Amino acid sequence: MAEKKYDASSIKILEGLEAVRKRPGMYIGSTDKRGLHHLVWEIVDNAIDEVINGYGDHIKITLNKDMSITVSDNGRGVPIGMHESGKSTPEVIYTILHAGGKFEEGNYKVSGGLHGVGGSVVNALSKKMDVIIYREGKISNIRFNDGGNVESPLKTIGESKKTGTTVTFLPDYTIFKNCNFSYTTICERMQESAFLLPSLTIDVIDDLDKREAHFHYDKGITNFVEYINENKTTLNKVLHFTGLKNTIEVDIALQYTDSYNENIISFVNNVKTGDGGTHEVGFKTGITKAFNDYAKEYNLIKTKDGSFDGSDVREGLTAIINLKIPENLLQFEGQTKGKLGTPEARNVTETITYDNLKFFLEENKEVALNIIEKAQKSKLAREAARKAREAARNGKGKNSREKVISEKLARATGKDYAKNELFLVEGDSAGGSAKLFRNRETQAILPLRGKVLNCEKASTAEINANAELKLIEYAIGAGLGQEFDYRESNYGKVIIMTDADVDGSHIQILLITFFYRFMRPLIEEGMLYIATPPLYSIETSHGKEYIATDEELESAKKKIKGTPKIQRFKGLGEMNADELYETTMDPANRRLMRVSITDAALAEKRIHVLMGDQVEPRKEWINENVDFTLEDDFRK
Ligand code: 28G
Repeated sequence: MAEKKYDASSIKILEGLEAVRKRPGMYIGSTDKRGLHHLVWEIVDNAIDEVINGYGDHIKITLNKDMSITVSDNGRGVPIGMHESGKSTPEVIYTILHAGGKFEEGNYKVSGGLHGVGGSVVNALSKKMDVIIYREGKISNIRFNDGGNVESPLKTIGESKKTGTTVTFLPDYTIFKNCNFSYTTICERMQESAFLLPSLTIDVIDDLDKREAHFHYDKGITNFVEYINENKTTLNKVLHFTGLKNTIEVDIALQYTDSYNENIISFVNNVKTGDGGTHEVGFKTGITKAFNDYAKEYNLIKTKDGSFDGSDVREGLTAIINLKIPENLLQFEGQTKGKLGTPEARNVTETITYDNLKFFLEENKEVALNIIEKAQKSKLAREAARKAREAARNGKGKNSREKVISEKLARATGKDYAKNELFLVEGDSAGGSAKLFRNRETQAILPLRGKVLNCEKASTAEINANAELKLIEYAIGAGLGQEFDYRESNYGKVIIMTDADVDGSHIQILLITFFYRFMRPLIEEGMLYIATPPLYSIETSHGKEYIATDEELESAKKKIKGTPKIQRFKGLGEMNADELYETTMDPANRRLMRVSITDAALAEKRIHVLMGDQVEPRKEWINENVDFTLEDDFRK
């Protein structure tokens, strides 16, 4: 048998893929759960690009029993000809690294253009990769193993009239700490893609847990808005308009609900712009102008009252914005390139929004009056809140509240607010323990009694009437709702500390809901955390160890000879005060989870699921999907 030959180019290829294996973070961001799913997005994006280019209408994703994942499309199939290097095109596509990782500076992904850019990165980080191509009446197959070595070069394995590409890969478990794909995470992302591409159907099949989901939305982003507002009372039918100006295509769907939050999600070329940008600014200006002009035209606001603020006319607004911008005009900003910078997008979006909304208001007087009445209330509440805040600042009405809070809140003595931490503790007894052993300079304790108000549907007025939440607001000292300014917070970290049981999780969710609704920037700025008290202590002759999960307990038991003394902590109160500090509060030992709700649409849905009466989805949500990320992960 002939010896395997390594020519110069193949050595270079391996070097290329080796670079990915050496620094995965450069190419996929991280090697945690997020990075693992990044592999899936890379492959799926190629399938989506094929759809955007006009080929194929069906994508299927299967979570296989052997922990690999399969993605298939019915596009044209990757070309199967020979490349000038003597290698087949698929081999080139899946082994040659495209210049520059996506996470390197100056790079950003644009869907609907480049094909197969991420295929080689995924191959480099996989134990196995198998590509099947249906094209030219044939079925062709190429297989790789251990980070991109060709196990079997491209060969014909059958005949078929179908066209398309099927890619199966098994992530390299020496690189990824956790190789479990999340069905829910994949479904959520695929649902979003299906909303943006109405011609597309996406199936997600979980062969491990025997479940499946199918996503297809004829009405695109109209369906997206309907989905977000599913459980809410709405004030109008979804308004959907499109426009084209200066080569920029604008697609917008919006609807008002009777709730108090605004929820605007924007995309450019089907990629989410999580940090907004010029299109969102233009959209907001267009909305504000349309309502103010309409209100003035029909004498609904007197000039001496002043006009509506943007926030007044966005109360209860759900909107999806999707722009198609040609490459020569694309400009992104910010660290993660999630913010649109294209100046032209601002005016284009503003004009199209204004014209369509103004026309709609003229034609739908009843809806217009409803929304304007709501805006009027918001305006009044905003002005009242400002006056109250000014009064509080000047010392009026401060004393009685000051007295209550002095009794409950154990303040931190340090004046470096960013370093200070506020612990919201479940129960007076755990609160008492925490007060005893805390670091007085930086740690403040506010015990909470029982369950806080469910804020899912609460108005600012209801919050203001709730003593417990008022206390939290006052302790943080940075205002509430539209007036909230995270820069004025008395604490750099707000830490929720509850028992590790169902009631504890429920309190966490109630508090997260409160922060999400009324102090959202606190979450967005990464200032909200969950403390994770240990579940067990295990004592041997060598000393005491604390254990966070049942799995860890099992493996600890195996390691220890003899019969150790195991204690299960049913709640914070069962720990000694010093133990509570050492395990859960001491920055040297504790594990804090940062609450990061990155996706407004999902957060909306999740908070509904959690606060509604659907018990099962709630449990699943807590287990799988709270985006609690260990604090440590952010320090890297
Ligand atoms: C199943 C999982 C992910 C894909 C295609 C189709 C083409 C293609 C992919 O071409 C190479 C380089 C530039 C043309 C393109 C087929 C043109 C004609 C394709 C996928 C060739 C990449 N016929 N479908 N790549 N280009 N699906 N799904 O990856 O010159 S990747």
